Amino acid sequence: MSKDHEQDHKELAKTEHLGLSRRRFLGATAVAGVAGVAGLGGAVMSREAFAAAAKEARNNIHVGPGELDEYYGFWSGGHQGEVRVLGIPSMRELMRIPVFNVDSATGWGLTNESKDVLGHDNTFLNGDCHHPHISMTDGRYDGKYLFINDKANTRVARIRLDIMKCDKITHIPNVQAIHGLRLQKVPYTKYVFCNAEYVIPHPNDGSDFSMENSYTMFNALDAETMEVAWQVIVDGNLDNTDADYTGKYAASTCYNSEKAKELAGTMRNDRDWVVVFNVERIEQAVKNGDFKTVGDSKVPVVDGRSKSPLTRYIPVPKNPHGVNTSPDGKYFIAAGKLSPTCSVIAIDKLDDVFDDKIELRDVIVAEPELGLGPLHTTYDGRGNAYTTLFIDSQIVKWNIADAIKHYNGEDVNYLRQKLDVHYQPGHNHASLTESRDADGKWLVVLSKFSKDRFLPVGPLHPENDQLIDISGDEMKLVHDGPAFAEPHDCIMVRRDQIKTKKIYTRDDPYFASARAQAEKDGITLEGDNKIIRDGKKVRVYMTSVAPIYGTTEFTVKQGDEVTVYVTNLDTIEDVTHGFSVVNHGVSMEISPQQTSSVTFVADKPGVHWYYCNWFCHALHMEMTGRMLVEKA
Ligand code: K7E
Ligand code: CUA
Ligand code: CA
Repeated sequence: MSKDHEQDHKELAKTEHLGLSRRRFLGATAVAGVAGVAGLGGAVMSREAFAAAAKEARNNIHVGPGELDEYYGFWSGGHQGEVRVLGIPSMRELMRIPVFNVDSATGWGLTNESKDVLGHDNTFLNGDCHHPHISMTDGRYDGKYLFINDKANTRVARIRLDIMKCDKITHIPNVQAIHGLRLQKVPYTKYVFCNAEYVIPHPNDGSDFSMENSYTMFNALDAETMEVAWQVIVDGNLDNTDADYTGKYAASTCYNSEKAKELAGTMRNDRDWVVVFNVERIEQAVKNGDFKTVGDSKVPVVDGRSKSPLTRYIPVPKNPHGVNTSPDGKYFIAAGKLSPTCSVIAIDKLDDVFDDKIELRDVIVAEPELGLGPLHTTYDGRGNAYTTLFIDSQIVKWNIADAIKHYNGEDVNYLRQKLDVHYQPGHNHASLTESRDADGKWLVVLSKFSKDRFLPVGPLHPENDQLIDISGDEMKLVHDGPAFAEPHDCIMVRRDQIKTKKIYTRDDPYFASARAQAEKDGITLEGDNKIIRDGKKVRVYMTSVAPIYGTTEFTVKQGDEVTVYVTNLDTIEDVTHGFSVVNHGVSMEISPQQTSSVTFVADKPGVHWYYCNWFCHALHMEMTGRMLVEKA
């Protein structure tokens, strides 16, 4: 242990009873490599003081039994691979939407319907999702789709918000690790913009491992078809991204302008950059045929490296991370991470910088000094910004107009408040902040470490998602919410902006392939309980009405590939059935008016019970049947 560490540990022991230790210890050890080191985090509040602050909060946090929340929250499940739906302000978890993971309860990853989305040859059982975002029309949530990235396996998924199920997943070709993801806000979400984080050689076939010949790309997907519309080659790497309110520009941070392959190298430059993409010019270049293709993919690839008319590289300090558009549409704000500053980019100056009328740095209109480790910024719609300080474990509230005045030499204080959070915050998100409707009521802070905030549960700790009332002049911390790994980001949407179905309609495309197969077999999913033998393939069609399956016994031969289709004829809200075959790894959800199907090999002769595994009726236990497998 180094001297410094030893000292920190002694400090830790001394201050344990004061509740100071974690904050100081992390602060002291995490600053290596940070420029412009200021003091450590501010005053530490006692638990009692927090409780008092929560009581004083202006917004009502209490959602009583039977009452409904004001907002939906959509949380990324991080490397757990799912999306979670919470109610705000209660912070109650309402639903989980499996996406890149396998889910035993709903059968996601097991059913044919989910494999239609994941790919029947999909071999990835994991994902790493960070950035959930909801489609927009004219800069406002339209409640249609939610999109989310998979950094681990370079994919983008779409969730239909009417049924809250994933309906499309696209693997992005030619690149590795989709990280930052945002949507075009205006005039509507035509494109899903997403960054591939790491540079790779092209072709990446083992013939060349050099960094010099490596590059990465900015990607745009068509939000309806989920096909990749185009890709843009860039200098450096790509981290986070956001889009503007004109439909013309998107901006991405780059922390590895050095194109280093090791940590120290990525910190060599004092400035990296924000790369701004001119969407109109890129579309024009594609239209003009001014592109190439890479490898086997047919996606148009344009070259946006320096000197390209398609991009501008705005130098900003240092290993920037988040970039967030202010809801008034005026600014892209990039957080410095290794610089204690944020860079405020004036979007109305971008035309001039693309026309070479002004210098690159002329678009920077403020560079407020905020504290250590700024990562992400969010807004209240009243001119204030809220930036997470990872190293200081704080949220800093600051005023954008005052920061601009200060940058212009006026003697004004742009800092409004610093509030301790627990601990090491990554993203934060104010209610409706990324839309024109930013209402400045709630702020969620996704703290990466919870330390001692919850009952201990072994070495692996939950994260701590904290809720802060920002409706007044002062931020008030009102709730701690433990979360399993690892919500990088979340969004909040007014509840009237999401319209969900209570039961499926029979023509839902979610089970279109089951319907198509039934038609081929000459049966109707809703009416028939039939077994179709097709060589070694057996298709068992059955209905379900609580508490009974339409087929309670069927016979197959050992080695048959069996597909069971269950159509739930119940029309009563909340009567979901399940289907599980004992010892066959089969489990699925069949909600009212839904059809689900699953395919497995009946490889064991004998009697195999199947049963309903979603509690549906007083006689739910009795909702069973037998699969009889004859010896081959
Ligand atoms: Cu964790 Cu947006 Cu992937 Cu920042 S990201 S913290
Ligand atoms: Cu049907 Cu439980
Ligand atoms: Ca760097």
